[in-house]
Amino acid sequence: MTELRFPEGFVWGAATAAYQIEGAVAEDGRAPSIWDTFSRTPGKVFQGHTGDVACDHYHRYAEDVALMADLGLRAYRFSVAWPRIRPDGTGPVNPRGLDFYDRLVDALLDRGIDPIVTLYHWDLPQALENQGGWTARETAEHFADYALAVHQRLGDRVRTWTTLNEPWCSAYLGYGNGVHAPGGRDAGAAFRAVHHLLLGHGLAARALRAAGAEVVGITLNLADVQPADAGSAADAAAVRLVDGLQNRIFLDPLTGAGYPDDVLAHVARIVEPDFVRDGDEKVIAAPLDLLGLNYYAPTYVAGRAGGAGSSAYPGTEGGVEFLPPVGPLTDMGWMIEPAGLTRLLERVAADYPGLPLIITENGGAFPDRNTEGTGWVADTDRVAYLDGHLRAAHEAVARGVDLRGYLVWSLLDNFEWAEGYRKRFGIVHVDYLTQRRTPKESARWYQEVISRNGL
Ligand code: PNW
Repeated sequence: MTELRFPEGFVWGAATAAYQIEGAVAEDGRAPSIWDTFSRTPGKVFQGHTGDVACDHYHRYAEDVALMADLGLRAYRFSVAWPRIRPDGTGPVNPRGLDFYDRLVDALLDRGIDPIVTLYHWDLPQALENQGGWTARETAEHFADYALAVHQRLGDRVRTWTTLNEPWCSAYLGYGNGVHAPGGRDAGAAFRAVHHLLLGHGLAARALRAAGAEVVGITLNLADVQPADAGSAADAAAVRLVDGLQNRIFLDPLTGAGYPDDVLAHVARIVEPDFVRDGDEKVIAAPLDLLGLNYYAPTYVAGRAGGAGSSAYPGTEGGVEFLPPVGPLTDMGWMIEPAGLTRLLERVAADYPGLPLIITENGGAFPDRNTEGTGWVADTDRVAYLDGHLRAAHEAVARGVDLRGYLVWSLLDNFEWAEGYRKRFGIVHVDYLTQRRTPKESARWYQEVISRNGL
């Protein structure tokens, strides 16, 4: 009996990213990315884990697509590895790298699964990092060239293109606090990176559209920022600042309003924003057909003199307190608060109207409970997480939000960046010794949800 039905044509799917699942890092002409370098740097990734083998998806993609078909997925979001396509970041295209995605797309289409391509999920060619990476303006141009090369090969079969995944992470974690590759720790560099990522998005979006791409979008990890005390003016100011640094700094220029004045003033206290040139904001405002939203947990802040702030939000040190997560937590230590997803969807729909939304990632890391004998892995806590968040998404739809689909993170357990393989997000269990895939209880549950188009 269906209690909650989603709109007709609602897109159900799952998401992954190249470096997290593919492995085969030295095959068919792929060159190192910043994540190959970073994961080999002692102390950066849990127990020195790397993506060298990961889920060996590069060789097992056919089996994985069969698994997706078995689960009834209508869409699959994957990312293309730039260092497979243009190993030096720029220069000649490597056809063998494109061949892999060609085979993958055909396998998906054979099974009636709609491919959703992410062009950049953090694996910048190391050769480009050596020239400044995203702190260098040229990287934005190289990105657009690379995007076009991928479109030239796959554009006849792929309808939906997204440029960047979570530029907030690339910039603030990659160049600001050093938690992600390339490991930079410089707040000014983080803001330069924000701008060049957005510029790269705009240039690529324009090029893709000119080449005939049907749907062009971007994926952001927006924050549902909440005050510790709803009545406190200081807390409201802290919310405004964090919202500016994570949400409006991306959404405003993407939707044509340019950078918000309060955010620019904040940036200017840290670095002279001379990297923003005349005309850039116009490029960044290239028309968007779709906004992908990744949501995992809410962010609670208080405004407090001397507050510790967060290294992931430059300039919050000394004035903002990020509250420790409370209540039930996932294995990442992240709060479980489905209502945050409803709030976020409604807020984006209200403040940036007319933009179709899709949840490009949502899911939870939970410790593995291997009940091998039963033929699946019992992940009741993940089922509860997903159920709660789908109800929250439905609530937003019921209140009028134009939400087009939901992609669970992730299809497979995979390389969870700085956490290595110790955190498992998959609805399908991966045994890294044998590469055996076992659908978890959540995969069976999701299969049911999809077949009923609801809960
Ligand atoms: C996202 N944070 O990463 C990524 O898009 C995925 O590749 C990743 O596996 C998934 O979420 C789970 O972590 C994030 O610190 C990493 O706020 C870190 C943060 C947010 C998202």
